[in-house]
Amino acid sequence: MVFVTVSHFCKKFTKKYQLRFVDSLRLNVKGGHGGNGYPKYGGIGGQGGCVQFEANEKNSLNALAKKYRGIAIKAESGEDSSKSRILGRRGEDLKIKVPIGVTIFDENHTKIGELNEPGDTCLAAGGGIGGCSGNNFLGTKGQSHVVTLDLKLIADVGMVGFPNAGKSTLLKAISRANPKIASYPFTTLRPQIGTIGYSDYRQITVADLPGLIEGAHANIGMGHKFLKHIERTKLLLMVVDLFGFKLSAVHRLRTCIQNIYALNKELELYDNELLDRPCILLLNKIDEDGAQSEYDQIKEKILDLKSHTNDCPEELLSERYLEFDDVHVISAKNEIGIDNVKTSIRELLDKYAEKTENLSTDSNSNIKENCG
Ligand SMILES: Nc1nc2c(ncn2[C@@H]2O[C@H](COP(=O)(O)OP(=O)(O)OP(=O)(O)O)[C@@H](O)[C@H]2O)c(=O)[nH]1
Ligand SMILES: [Mg+2]
Repeated sequence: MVFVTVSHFCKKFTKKYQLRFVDSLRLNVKGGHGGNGYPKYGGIGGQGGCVQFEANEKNSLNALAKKYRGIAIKAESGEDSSKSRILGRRGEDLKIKVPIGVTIFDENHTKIGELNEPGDTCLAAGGGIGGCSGNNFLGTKGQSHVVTLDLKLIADVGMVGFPNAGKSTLLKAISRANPKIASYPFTTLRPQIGTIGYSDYRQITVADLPGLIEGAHANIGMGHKFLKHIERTKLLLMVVDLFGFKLSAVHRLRTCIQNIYALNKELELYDNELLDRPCILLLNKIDEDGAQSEYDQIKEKILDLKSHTNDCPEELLSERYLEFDDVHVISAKNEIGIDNVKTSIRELLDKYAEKTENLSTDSNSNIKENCG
């Protein structure tokens, strides 16, 4: 088990983070009531409107939380049938715009929708039916649910690393994003997405996640909140500081290679399938004095983590180890090696997309053969 120390520092950080970034939200949604019928003339009440969620690029859960937390979101009721209008008007549907990448669960934690493309919709609460002969001309209640919206960012590439490794500096160097960068840990408090633009107009999105700490898999330092965002990425960029990382004065310094083992362990404990994902290792801060000799000491070992576990503290040992598709020594700050990183990202994404395509073509042809 990875050592788990919840310092005062982490608690303070967690509190601050919670205030700033909402990626899970519970909402109370109600379909509109059906309108009453008109027995004398056989009039039918209008159906109640329903509540739908629709994915939209511009929306955030923070905005929704501000607007709707603590209040019921209710669609319009259907109109009663009347002498002048025998068929009551249908209540208006209510479309709530949510960010792309939201999954919606009902109160039993059953998934009711996943909105991954702009314009995707999901019905959250149906409206009640209008009053008619079948229900004594009394309109019925609309559905009522407490739903949970869970946001996972969707990006091609996800960056993982401990605080201060230089992830945001790298995002700035490879994309048009302008993230906050500072020399203290936990500068990035919410996941951020940048886009790498290539000369042929190809675009690849990269998510910069807040720094992890040991124990992230067990949600220390809001680890789940961050790790869940890499679930939907196709390629991992592991960023480590060649000089290692020390969380605070009371924590021990983890060397660069120990950090790689620690990140491996966090990924394995959170979801060991993440270890099968294509991964590029970036050893950062090569511009600093002594960085080259730090690199020389570990360059053989990082290519075969499994065979060099004598460099790994016992608590960081994993069952399986990442095999990096590429390793780059870079300076995010001085933009050394950045073009190679961009090329490598693109080539690997293409290579794995091709592999997946071939696999699905193969399995389709197997199905045909079996049928034939
Ligand atoms: N010398 C040197 N310093 C760097 C390099 N990359 C980043 N830094 C510095 O390292 C510090 C941390 O950089 P960030 O980009 O904020 O690190 P981060 O990984 O995003 O940190 P968190 O957001 O806290 O997880 C800053 O002072 C950067 O200027 C580099 O290549 N060389
Ligand atoms: Mg950062």
